[in-house]
Amino acid sequence: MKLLTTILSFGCVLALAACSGKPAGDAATPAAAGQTQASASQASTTPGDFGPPQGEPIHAVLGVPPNVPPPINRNYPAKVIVDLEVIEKDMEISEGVTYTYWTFGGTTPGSFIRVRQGDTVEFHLKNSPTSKMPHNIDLHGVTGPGGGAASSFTAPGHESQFTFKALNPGIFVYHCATAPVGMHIGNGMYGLILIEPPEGLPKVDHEYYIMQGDFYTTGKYREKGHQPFDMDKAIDEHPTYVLFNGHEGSLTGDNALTAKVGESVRLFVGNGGPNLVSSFHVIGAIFDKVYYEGGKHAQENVQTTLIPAGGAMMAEFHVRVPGSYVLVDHSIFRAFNKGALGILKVDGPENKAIYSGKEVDAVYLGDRAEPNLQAVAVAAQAHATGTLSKDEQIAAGKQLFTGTCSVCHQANGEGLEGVFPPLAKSDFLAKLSKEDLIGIPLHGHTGKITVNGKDYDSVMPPMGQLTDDEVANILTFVLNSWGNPGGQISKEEVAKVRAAGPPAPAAGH
Ligand code: HEC
Ligand SMILES: [Cu+2]
Repeated sequence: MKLLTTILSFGCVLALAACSGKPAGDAATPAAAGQTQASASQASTTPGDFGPPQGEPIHAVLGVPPNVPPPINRNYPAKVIVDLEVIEKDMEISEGVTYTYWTFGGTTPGSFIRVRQGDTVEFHLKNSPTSKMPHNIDLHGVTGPGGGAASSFTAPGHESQFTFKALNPGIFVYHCATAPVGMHIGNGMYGLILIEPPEGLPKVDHEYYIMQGDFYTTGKYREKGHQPFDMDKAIDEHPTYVLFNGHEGSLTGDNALTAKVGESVRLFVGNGGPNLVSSFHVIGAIFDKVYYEGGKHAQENVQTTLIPAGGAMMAEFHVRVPGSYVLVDHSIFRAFNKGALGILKVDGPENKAIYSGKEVDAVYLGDRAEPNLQAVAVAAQAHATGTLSKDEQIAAGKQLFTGTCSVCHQANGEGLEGVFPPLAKSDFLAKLSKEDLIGIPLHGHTGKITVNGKDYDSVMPPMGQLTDDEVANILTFVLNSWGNPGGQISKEEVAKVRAAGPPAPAAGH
């Protein structure tokens, strides 16, 4: 489309000059022959072309997510050199879970590139000698076939170079486009390039860089150890993880984004896909402006905005009240069960006239409100080496309990009278066999029971999403807390109960 516009405007110039009725394809030939002449007339007629680059070439400063390079502050078109290296490396996708990422610049998402409309960008793509795969780059901000892909195909240990003029301002996705394309994107090969309008963007206090991506691993969500890419799940569009900035926890705990009350924030949010569309929302904030689809127009007062796979947007808002604002994909199971969650932590004085000020963290976030799940990872690692101690299990189980069980049974295990039975000093629990106890989180529980002299007749849903070691750790924590009888449950014992399947229905006990 953009290419077509460019060709048509060429044709138009020639029509004025020579009244040529030739098709646009032919018209480009004389223009190419008379180089200097052509570039002068091209400069005046191709929108976004402000003429040849001026001054010394500039080496682009790249942003490491969630950081954005500083504003351009330049009033002339320049030649900008971008150096980007593809690196394949193992990183944690979740605590205790590793994944082999393919990256632009060593991070997923890749380095943030920032140039000015009209700049001539000389792009150098290196592929590390340690890589196993060839890679290339398709920048959606490039006018030209493949967005640079064909010119940048690069074998391990090689470098490619191509040049483009940044004609259209906006926030654009870039990604690898080497076959199998879905796998290269699925392994984390995407990032953003901002092409600033000549006058720059309005000044704000904070700019942050976020990209959503869906990941497909052979193991389940949070299943520990190294997890390979699962092509079948990817083709079926059944992600194991949906993440901001490539890793669970990359925007929570110590990694949370920050701002102060009264400040303005601009988010550049892209969606690498490869498959899912994002319903991007910040819990507790309303965007003053959303430059939807990364384009020129802004919608105002937006709650949730759609970001297509391979698309991006820019959102601006003010933070007026302190607390934790939760960034989610509002396809909400992705946020709470697949990892698509980040936090913007706002410090400063309360403003009770705007909001009364009660924190909602724990209610919304469960174990994600914890700074991190390190105890869980330690337990998982110890499990793998066969050295797991009871104390490590209890520590891991405590954090998992917060996220999974405490919504109903409460953090102190006391439950809610008449609704959720207590786990603290529960006489019912104390009498259960190991198998029956393990069966409760695995299969849920229904029917009339009496706990500590009170009757309950309700439904506890099965928690089949928990892995064997998670169930083992939670139950070991419960058994050793709040005056319960103690004991230890291993993941092997949980695996056995899981394999046996749920108890026969309508057994009528
Ligand atoms: C959605 C609410 C909910 C969640 C979450 C939940 N439970 Fe329950 N749980 C219940 C209800 C309701 C009952 C009683 C069911 C009945 O009446 O048969 C129950 C019963 C139990 C019991 C037996 C009764 C007792 O008090 O000793 C145990 C043990 C138990 N839950 C453990 C857990 C554990 C461990 C988790 C986390 C993995 C968990 N529950 C998560 C609602 C929940
Ligand atoms: Cu690639």
